Amino acid sequence: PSSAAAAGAPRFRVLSSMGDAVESFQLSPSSVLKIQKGDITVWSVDGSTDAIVNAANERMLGGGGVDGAIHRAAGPELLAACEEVPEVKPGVRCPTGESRITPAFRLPVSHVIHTVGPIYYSNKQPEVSLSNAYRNSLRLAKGNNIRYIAFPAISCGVYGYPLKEASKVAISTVKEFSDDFKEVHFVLFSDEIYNVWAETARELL
Ligand code: AR6
Repeated sequence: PSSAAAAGAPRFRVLSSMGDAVESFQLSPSSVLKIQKGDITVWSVDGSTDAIVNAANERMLGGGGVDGAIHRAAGPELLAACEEVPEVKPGVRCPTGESRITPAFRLPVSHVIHTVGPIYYSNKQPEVSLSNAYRNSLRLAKGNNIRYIAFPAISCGVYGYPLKEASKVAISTVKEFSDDFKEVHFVLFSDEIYNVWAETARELL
């Protein structure tokens, strides 16, 4: 609705029968965490510096899941921008737990922050790697004056991270940045993930 857009509320399309499932939590007097269900490729905050985070892999040249959806929606310019990111060793542009930033091209946000979460069953310290992926994304966002940022459930698809454990790492790491953003969103793709995240937020915030 135009009135919500005019007030600077996030524009976002809800995909399922949950309607506009959104839960808000105060991180500090000036910062809000929002948990919502939906497609992160349509998320943006009108007229602000905003970014979505991509659950990428170390090569950073696209893939399935949310990575594939983000590349399709952003257009081929995003792949070209990722190719420009220097390799730190052969085939690795972004090591696990680190983050890189690119423009967002045809997406409605200004930037995409690419991060790589752990492959749960082969990473020796998955919790450390997952918290680093969130922390480095938030640091990079802060350094680029981003005030609104949205995350998917990093590592919770093909990388196999158990949802409850992942939600605790995600929300407790966001809490470390409670004064740095106007809004931090989790945009979650299924009822199941949405419900786990909302429950954990009620426990931790
Ligand atoms: N919006 C929000 N969340 C989404 C969307 C979307 N449009 N599409 C999927 N998800 P995954 P990972 C959710 O597998 O586990 C890729 O091939 C999905 O339901 O995308 O970190 C990369 O190239 C799940 O909850 O990422 C890597 O090789 C969450 O996003 C590898 O997958 C993450 O699932 C990364 O694996």
